[in-house]
Amino acid sequence: MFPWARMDGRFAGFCLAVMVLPVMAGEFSVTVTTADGKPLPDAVVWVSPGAAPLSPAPSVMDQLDKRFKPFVLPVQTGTQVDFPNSDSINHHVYSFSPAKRFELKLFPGSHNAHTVTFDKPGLVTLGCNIHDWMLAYILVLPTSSFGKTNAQGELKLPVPDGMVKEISVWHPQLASAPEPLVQKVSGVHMQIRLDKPLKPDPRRRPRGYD
Ligand SMILES: [Cu+2]
Repeated sequence: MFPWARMDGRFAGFCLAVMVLPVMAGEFSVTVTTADGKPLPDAVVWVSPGAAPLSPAPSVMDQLDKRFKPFVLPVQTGTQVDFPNSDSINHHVYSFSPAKRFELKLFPGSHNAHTVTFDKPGLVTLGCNIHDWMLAYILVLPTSSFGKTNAQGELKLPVPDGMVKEISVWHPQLASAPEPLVQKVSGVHMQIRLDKPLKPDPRRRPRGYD
């Protein structure tokens, strides 16, 4: 477990350390599935040793239909994240996470009005003071070799020269602790099938909203 992985009471997650993979410079692909074999989107995957940090491009955490968009946002340390508001109502975004504490009052239609720089690695849990159920995570990583699985649970990562020694996976619905979870490896593709059921989706919505 990374020391920062339990910094926030609303967070439960895990990391798994896997193995030495003989990966040449190029592309590394990962598929993550749940214990019952369903693709797991929104899993953050990073490898180490990873590529050196790059000058990170700005990223965006939008508010749309009274939700954060995206639910999970991995960024490299030092990334500036814009917090627009694409709704026609106010939002009041906050984080109490040690990796970044802040609050932003977002008026309707505000775009590029608020930017936060995430300058420390760690997990940042976002909430909204007005809409209790709004919840999202920004995972700040000290590498540029990371990504997030798509709807098919897939991810491709560019990897640096040499050996990839470790792969880590994080998802907000993964609970328990990090047994090394070693799945079939062939070449530069790795399939990770979780061995425990997921926790319920932590995003709550008022009854009848969806
Ligand atoms: Cu809100």
